[in-house]
Amino acid sequence: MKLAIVGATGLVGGQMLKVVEDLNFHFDELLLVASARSAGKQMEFMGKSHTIVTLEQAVEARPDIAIFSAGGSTSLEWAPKFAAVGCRVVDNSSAWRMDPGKKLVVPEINGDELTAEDYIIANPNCSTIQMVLALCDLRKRYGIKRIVVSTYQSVTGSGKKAVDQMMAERAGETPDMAYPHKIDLNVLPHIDVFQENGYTKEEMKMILETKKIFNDENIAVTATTVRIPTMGGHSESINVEFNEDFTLEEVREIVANTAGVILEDDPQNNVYPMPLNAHNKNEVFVGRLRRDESQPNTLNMWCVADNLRKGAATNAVQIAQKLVDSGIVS
Ligand code: 2RA
Repeated sequence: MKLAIVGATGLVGGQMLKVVEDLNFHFDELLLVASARSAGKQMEFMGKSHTIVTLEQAVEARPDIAIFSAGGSTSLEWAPKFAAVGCRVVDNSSAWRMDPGKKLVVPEINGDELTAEDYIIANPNCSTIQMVLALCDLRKRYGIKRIVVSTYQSVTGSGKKAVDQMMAERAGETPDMAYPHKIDLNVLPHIDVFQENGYTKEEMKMILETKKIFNDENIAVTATTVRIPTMGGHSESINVEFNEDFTLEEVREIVANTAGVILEDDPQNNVYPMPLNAHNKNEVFVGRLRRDESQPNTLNMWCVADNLRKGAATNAVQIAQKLVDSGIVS
């Protein structure tokens, strides 16, 4: 199995490599792919030195699976070229997510829908992945009518320049600005670009991707996405209205048994999910489970995950693993 990591030198690319190692994802040959600027340089991985190759060289090498985290325009141009040589592309950008001909996959939810016809597979947006995973088994049991979500997102979601901005501000230096405003000691109700309807693109991703992953156009979703000066992961306040009533006891049991989710809900002992604890973990953490007493059949929850892990690298590597386990790639 020949595996290519496209965008290997980026923040998410680095996490992809850690996750490949962490999850023991088997490969026989590894291609580390980056821009022409990095090509030719050496990169260490699992005790071996690898020469970084260009996209052209990677296509010529005909990998079996390529995990892309190189931005939307690179994906739009190059994913089809990889697919044309028989490679399965798992793409972390937003380029293919809403393409009706491409699957948007969270393996625990719809990984079984992958078939031999799928050559370009989209990895959902980080803030969407953790929310749908937290809700998927509750949805099976009670049905979902409406979701109201507000996010508190890590600066790592905007890449290295944003992390550098925050750190420079903390050190009292003049940063190269990734955001339109200071981020340290601040909160920006603004992630990605504003759309004509007043929502940001990040908010619309949460709305549209949730419907696509759950294959349900009738779920009502509204989102407010917010950047905060933290690094370990994204946090979300989720208010979900079910079709049926529930007991908190059963909700706890369902969440605790949801694959990839860990219940951390003991407020009396100050136990609840936090980005500091979710950092570098592959799971989604859920807590603060309580009834919304203002209307029937409605639950409040707090959900945290490392956006570079389950929100990006972990989910992508799990999709690749699913392709292997299902025999689509051998
Ligand atoms: C963010 N959703 O956190 C983005 C990253 N894909 O900005």
